[in-house]
Order: sequence, then C-alpha cells, then structure tokens
Amino acid sequence: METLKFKNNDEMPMFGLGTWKSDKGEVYKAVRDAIIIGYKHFDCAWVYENESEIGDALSDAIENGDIKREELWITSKLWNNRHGKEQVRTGIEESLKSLKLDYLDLYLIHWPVSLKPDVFFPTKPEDFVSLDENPLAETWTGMIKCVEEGLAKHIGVSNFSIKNLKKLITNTGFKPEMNQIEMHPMLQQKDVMNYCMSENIHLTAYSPLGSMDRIPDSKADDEPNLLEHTVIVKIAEKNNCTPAQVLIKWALQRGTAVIPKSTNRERLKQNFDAQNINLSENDMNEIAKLDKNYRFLKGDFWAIKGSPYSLEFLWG
Ligand code: NDP
Ligand code: 1BO
Repeated sequence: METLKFKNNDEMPMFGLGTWKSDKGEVYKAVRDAIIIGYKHFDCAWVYENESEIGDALSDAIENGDIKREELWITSKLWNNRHGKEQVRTGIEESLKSLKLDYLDLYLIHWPVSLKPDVFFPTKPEDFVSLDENPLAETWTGMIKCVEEGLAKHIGVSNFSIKNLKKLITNTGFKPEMNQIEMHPMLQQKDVMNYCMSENIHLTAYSPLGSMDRIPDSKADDEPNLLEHTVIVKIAEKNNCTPAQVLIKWALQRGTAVIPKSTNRERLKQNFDAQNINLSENDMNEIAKLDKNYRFLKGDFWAIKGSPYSLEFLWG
C-alpha cells in the first residue's frame, strides 16, 4: 500500500476508509470486514456519532490477532464545539475513549468554525462563536499540546482554504501536517493542492465518489452523479474496472490520500482493489478537463443568516 511520509518518517497509508454516515449497527461489521480485506487507515470524527462502535471493532480486531495497533492509522477530528486552547483536550479525550485508543495517529480541526460547547449543529446565530472570541490560533495551540502529551502523533486541519492556512501558520509559526478537503474530478482544488504541496502539507481527498448517501435535504436538485459521468464510465470500461475505482485511483495518482466510505463488503473490496489499477496519462488528462469547481459539501450550514461565518470566509 502506498503511503504519505511525515517529517518524522511516520507513514500514512494513502488509501483509507471513510466513516461518515456509516450507521450504528453497520459500522462494526464494516470495520471488521475492512481490516480482513487489508484496510489499515480509518477516517473518523467525533461528530459522526459512531466512534464507540468503531472502537469496539478495532479493539476486537486487535484482540483477535487480525491486526496490531501499530499497523493501524486512525484519524479523528475535533468538532467545532470543542475549539479553544483548553477545550481541545476534552475533544480528543472523548474520541480516544470511544475509539478505545491511547493515541490517534492524526487529529484534525474539522472546520475553521467555532460553536458554543453545548451546540452539536447550529440552527441560529447565537449557536456560533466568532473567531475574534475564539481564535483558531488558540485552538491550534491546544492541538499542539495533544502532540506534546502523546495523545496524537500528528495534527492537521480540514476544510481550510489557502487564506485560512496562511493565517494559521503566520499567527502560530506551526504548519499543519495535513489538510483534508473535498476533492474529486469536479472539484480538483488545483490552487490548494499546489499551495499545500509547496508547503509540505499533505492532502486527503474526502467525498471522492460524490457522497451520494447524504440526506436528501442537503443535496442540490441538479447535483451531478460522478459515478455515472460519461467520461468516468468510458475510462472505467477501457480499464475493465468500475467508475468508483477510476475515481479512487485518480486521487491516488495525484499524490493525495483518499478515504471512500462504504459499509458494503463487496464495495469495500472493490474500492480497496482500486489501488491496483493504472490510469494512463491520457486517462488523467481526460479527467483533468472535468473540473467545474463543484462542491457537494457547500458548507452553507455555517453561513446561515446572522452567522459570523460566510462562504467567502470558508472558500474564498
Ligand atoms: P463518498 O464520496 O465516499 O461516497 C460514499 C457513498 O458512495 C455511499 O453512498 C457508498 O455507499 C457509496 N459507495 C461506496 N463505494 C462504492 C462503489 N464502489 N460503487 C458505488 N457506490 C459506492 O462520500 P463521503 O462524503 O462519505 O466521503 C468519504 C469520507 O470522507 C467520509 O465518510 C468521511 O470519513 C470523510 N469526509 C470528511 C469531511 C470533512 O469535513 N473533513 C466531509 C465529508 C467526508 P455504501 O456505503 O452503501 O457502499
Ligand atoms: C458537516 C459534515 C461533516 C462531515 O465530515
């Protein structure tokens, strides 16, 4: 399995399993199946509300001798209601307890957005805390402490634009080691990619298959279907593989990590096997033409009327 190398020589498997929307009652089996198939990297988050079941699967797999802790790469993410120098510790401890782990391999600030401690998801302006009141630099200081105290081996961010990355680095003097962002042929993020690569910040592509299992309310009426895109289907037929495999291998061949979600055993295996496909230069060039700057996750839930956050702040 190909890896991304960190400064201290730790290696993160570039291919991993996404777990957002992996329901309780399904995710235990999915993680156990994935480990048997060969998955080593699991992408988790406190807000996915399934870390406890993932933790059961990981500890049972370790106890059963299917895998060793040191062979696993576990990422989790700090939710927006645990921002702040001191609160980060509460956030990571909650995730570690649920995942039944002593340390995370990677801990990310999930979004550059702060919420009040008792708010899970915002419904009104008062649910937010502005970055003037709770600066990201303070949260980042809390993240650095997690590494110093051995709770996380590596730290990074998610959903950070170039502007927000630059501000964080200037204000703290410490670079995130990872930026996890939405990336697929319709949102290729070439500017963010060039910037991160020039700064030695690794990238992970989320929603690589188009995140079709999101709740209907969060989908645009005219949302495109990546898995049915004629160019992707044509390249899949040519390579004797599936459209999902083309999308996964495209991300890997660009040098990014990729974390497709599935709870279905056949699709878990299919996605894992995408690592063995080889897309030609011509295939990559054809896919490069599909960029439309199209986001499946627009982030508009942070930009409700009266919120201190805007889409321009997030992505501008
Ligand atoms: P994906 O793009 O991975 O798509 C998941 C959907 O694709 C599910 O409906 C899944 O169904 C289906 N699927 C999986 N494999 C195949 C296949 N081979 N053929 C056809 N359909 C398939 O969506 P996500 O949004 O879940 O993104 C992946 C992961 O990225 C998340 O789970 C999460 O870990 C992370 N993420 C992080 C975010 C962040 O803010 N940092 C935001 C969004 C995602 P089924 O399960 O039935 O197979
Ligand atoms: C708000 C959605 C988060 C998915 O990672």
